[in-house]
Amino acid sequence: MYQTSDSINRRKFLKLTAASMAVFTLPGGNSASQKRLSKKTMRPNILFIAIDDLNDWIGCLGGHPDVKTPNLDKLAHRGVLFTNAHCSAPACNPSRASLMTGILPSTSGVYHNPYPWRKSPVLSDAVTLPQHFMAHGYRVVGGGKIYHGAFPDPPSWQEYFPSQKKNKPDDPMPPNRPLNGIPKTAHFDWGPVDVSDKEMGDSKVADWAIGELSKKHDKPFFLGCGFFRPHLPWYVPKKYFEMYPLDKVTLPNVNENDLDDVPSIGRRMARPEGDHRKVTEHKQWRKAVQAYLASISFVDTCVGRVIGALDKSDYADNTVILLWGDHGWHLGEKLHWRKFALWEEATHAPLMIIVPSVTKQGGRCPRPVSFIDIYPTLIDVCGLSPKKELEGKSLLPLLKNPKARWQRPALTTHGRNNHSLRSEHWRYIRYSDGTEELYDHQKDELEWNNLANDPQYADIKKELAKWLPENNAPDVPRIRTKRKR
Ligand SMILES: [Ca+2]
Ligand SMILES: [Ca+2]
Repeated sequence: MYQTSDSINRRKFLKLTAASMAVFTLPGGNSASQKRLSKKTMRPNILFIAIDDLNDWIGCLGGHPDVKTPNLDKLAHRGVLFTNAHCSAPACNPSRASLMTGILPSTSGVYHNPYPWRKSPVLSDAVTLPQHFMAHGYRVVGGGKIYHGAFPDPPSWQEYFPSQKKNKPDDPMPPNRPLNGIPKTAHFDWGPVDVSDKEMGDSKVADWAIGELSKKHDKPFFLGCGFFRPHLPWYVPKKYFEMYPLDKVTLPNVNENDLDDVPSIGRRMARPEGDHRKVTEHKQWRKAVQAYLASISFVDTCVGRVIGALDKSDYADNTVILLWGDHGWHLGEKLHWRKFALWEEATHAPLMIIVPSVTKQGGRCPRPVSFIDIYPTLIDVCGLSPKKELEGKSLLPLLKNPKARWQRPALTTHGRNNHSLRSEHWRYIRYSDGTEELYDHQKDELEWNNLANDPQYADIKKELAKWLPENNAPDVPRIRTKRKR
């Protein structure tokens, strides 16, 4: 039998699912008794939507005044939008490995993109979130980008689209690249492609997910649906660019001297002489912002199609929807581009959760939460057996009451022993050499004014520092790339 929790928070679902428990403890289930179960007595399905490189520039988070994301906004309104959610690591692979295993980068040693996460001694036998659902009798399938491209994890899924080895369908590429005229920057490029939506890789992932939702399922399902845009290159159909006329595009509010009070490790993360110089020298800043906004509106359309299909399906009333972006993105703030840093733009990302009969419409939760909390949350919501090694905390109390008390700040780690802690009021960064940043979010939401060296904030820093991880695991050896051979 499953271990059942005696937590009051969980009782509602346990009651609903009591009848189904006996069925799903048997390997393969017992189809005769499954058929007798009504939809309502089954554990809820999970629609798990990941969006790559989506920062807080969506309408409901208010990150950018121009952006148009009607589908994401509507979805957020259906349940709880976490307005202060942060990644465990500001890069695809460590963020996703941590979210999917429930283990922090500082415990696993998976800090950067080229680290094969299953080679971490801590993660080699880890039961991932989808594997845990599989062990509880769920049909577990995925499509598109859930894990980082180089490290798919076939044991996590029963089926995958396009395949277990190739998780992401190809995208159409425009001729005459680079479109932005910046030489030698690989996929750091943007511009419209002359194709219809249906030729885009993400549209194919949406089509696949819609197909899954139209099937008859006799077991509850965990459906992972990973969208790639707004990851670079920002090539999307022209109509999305036309939503943002270039002369009306709003640029981020940037302080040219912002890095003057940032310690050297932070300045090296920003690398102003790299992307920022290229973008400004080629007069591409406004075009880049336009292209990122266009890519966001494109993915918003994909999300809308999948949710529309869910609403028309047999599973509309019994499916938990959880949507997350893997980390934030800088578009020139702190003279920095991309992720790979510990400031608000890089750590803050969307998280919205809809749990039928638990969440209420229009919930907004300002508490600092982390993607490390997703795994224990889904376990809790569905009444699966708890896993004591998970390092996050279930968000179920906040799903029931978005203003409930919440003690811990959100931890983000970039490289060994470089950490950021985000509370509701503060951001505190401590780098591996002991240098620090401290920002007061009530007065300085753009994090321009580093207060770390002001003695009057010593106690604030000390309080926050209690939440720094005690362990900083050695780096997992990175894979050798072809270029290095
Ligand atoms: Ca990413
Ligand atoms: Ca500054």
